[in-house]
Amino acid sequence: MHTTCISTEVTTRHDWQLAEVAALFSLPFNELIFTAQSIHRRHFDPNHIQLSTLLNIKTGKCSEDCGYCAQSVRFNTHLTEEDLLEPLDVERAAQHAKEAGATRFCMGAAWRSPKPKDFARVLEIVQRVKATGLEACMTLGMLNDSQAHQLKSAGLDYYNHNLDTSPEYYQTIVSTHRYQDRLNTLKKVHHAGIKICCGGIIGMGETREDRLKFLLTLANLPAHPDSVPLNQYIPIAGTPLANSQPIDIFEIVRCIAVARILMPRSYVRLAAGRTEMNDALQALCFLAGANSVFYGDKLLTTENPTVEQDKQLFNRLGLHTS
Ligand code: SAM
Ligand code: DTB
Ligand code: SF4
Repeated sequence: MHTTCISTEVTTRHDWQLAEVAALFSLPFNELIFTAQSIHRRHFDPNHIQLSTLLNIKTGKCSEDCGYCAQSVRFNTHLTEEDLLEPLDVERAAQHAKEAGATRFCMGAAWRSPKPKDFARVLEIVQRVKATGLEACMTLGMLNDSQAHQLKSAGLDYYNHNLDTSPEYYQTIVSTHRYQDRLNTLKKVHHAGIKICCGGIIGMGETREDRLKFLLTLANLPAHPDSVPLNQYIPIAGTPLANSQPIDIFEIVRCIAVARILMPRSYVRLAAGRTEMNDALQALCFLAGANSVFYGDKLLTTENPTVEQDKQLFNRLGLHTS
């Protein structure tokens, strides 16, 4: 009989070793899922799922060259570009998301970092979204200390800034900024007192070892991210990674389970890629410890399951959202 040596004690560690993470990934699937679910239910209601709705508040023309992204100015992805939205329009979209049942509104801007000329409007957007009663999250690229503090003062709850993959693989998919730049922004956001949302992408040609190192980096940050979005890579025609080999469907489930074990108190989000998953695979992801999704018909530039499809799925699984 195979027995796991993974403790389900209520501890939060920041000293995980690569060999331990590798051992988790190598567990027989049932063993891994059982361990993750056992840890999950010590910290969370296992039948609750948190819903975040996304809105792209500035689309395309990004100076960066992230090889997976539809919004880089360097790739021809046939995107309809759009400048920073008006605060009132964003507020209306947030109100709509709230009425549909979301508890958090996440706004993305295709920037390397926010420009001074746009920042006053960004702050007004935060204030208007907060006035709806929703939690507010933004992802605007790299921040300096002053920007992080101003966002905090405006009421921002979460900042999303993903590490996306291992330090080694990162430099082969992005050349315009470094992994260390991402870590520096996370530090500034943390010091400003904003909660951190940080995760990455599975399936963009990385090895299993890259996935181990990516999850290890997240788990050994000074504080675990409050929210960990795990995106299944969505191929975007016209980008360098468009022809990546699809990965085994169980790999994302394993990554979720390992993230749940390494970061037991974090919300783990089954993020992009759900339109390619059937209901059974999504249910398996929830069993492995995912307790959040992006909710709403669109992600940033790509499709997401419809609100109606999701309501039916949560209903069939007895998952409650409030
Ligand atoms: N410019 C900001 C930044 O890079 O942090 C915010 C926007 S960026 C599009 C946010 C995240 O979306 C990326 O870090 C990545 O994890 C995810 N993402 C982008 N394109 C994706 C794709 N094709 N498939 C899966 N996830 C993707
Ligand atoms: C995250 O980890 N995933 C979201 C959000 N944070 C900003 C974005 C997913 C984008 C998927 C591809 C697209 O729609 O362009
Ligand atoms: Fe896309 Fe963000 Fe990279 Fe710009 S910085 S190309 S928006 S992932």
